[in-house]
Amino acid sequence: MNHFPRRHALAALAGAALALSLTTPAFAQKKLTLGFAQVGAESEWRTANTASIKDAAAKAGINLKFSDAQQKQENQIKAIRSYIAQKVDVIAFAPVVTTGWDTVLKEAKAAKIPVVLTDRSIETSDPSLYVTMIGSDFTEEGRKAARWMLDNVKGDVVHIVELQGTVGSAPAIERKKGFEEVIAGKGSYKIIRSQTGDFTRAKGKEVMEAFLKAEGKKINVLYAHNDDMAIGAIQAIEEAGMKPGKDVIVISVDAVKGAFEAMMAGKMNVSVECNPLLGPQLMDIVKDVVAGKPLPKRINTKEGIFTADIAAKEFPNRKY
Ligand code: GZL
Repeated sequence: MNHFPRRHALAALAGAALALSLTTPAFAQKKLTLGFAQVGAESEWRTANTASIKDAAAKAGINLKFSDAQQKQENQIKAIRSYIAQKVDVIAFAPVVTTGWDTVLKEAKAAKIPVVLTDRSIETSDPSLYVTMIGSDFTEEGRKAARWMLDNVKGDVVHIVELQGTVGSAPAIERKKGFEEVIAGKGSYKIIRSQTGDFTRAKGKEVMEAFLKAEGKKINVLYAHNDDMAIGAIQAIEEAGMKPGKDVIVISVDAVKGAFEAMMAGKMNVSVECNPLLGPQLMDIVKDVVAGKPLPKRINTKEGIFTADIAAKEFPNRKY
């Protein structure tokens, strides 16, 4: 005689399955881990960029491993290697300079870890080494700066000094290229001095002091590849007894809070926006990459240009 009729056995099985389903969480989707190798903390722009990435990772439920390379390529390469060793799901980084990445990116490819570039691009013999690049069109930013100058700074001869960004970095190379493309053939606009200020306030001030010592009141325009160098240079211009924004027209890039404050004080004339708030888009890209969705090789961020006359009105809307 069957002491445990079949219907009872099925009921017991169903009960056990139900109990199990109530105690064990539904198949918990593995939490994604992103390894991010940041350039450094050299500017207001970078600080805002880092905050955007950390905030977006937390909101997206993505586990973020983060490193600050202090603007040294060898530190970024070390960080990428550590992410490979930790077997993260995706690696992302803002390449401090454009060259020297193929070896470490081949290691990531061999480890089957997809790589996303943010902010700055690279030169590589093998574009398959990264999935996509999300960032600004720096060449267009340089063109916007020069176009504003041609429209707003007139004179028989306009002497320009240029504070370049980090040597070998995409923004420095491309902002210079775009600016020079627009002034080409406009004989009255001359770049009389050009040197890197490494995107920092301190270096921007130091180099502008040297420009002022050499050229003095001959300088009509400063074109700075970022606001931090421009703000440092503004201090140097004032210490030389000249009026930034008037004696020396100050043209800059990034449009960070410090630039709006300088424009409202009448010490900067224009800043071309370069949007650092890439975090949310980056997290969407990370999820798409893991899901195997196809992505364009280049995703450009949208940006404007802000002049002193609208700075006070726009300032309350600024997010960085
Ligand atoms: C541009 C970014 C540059 C900023 C600087 O996308 O790479 O680096 O313009 C920052 O402020 O240091």
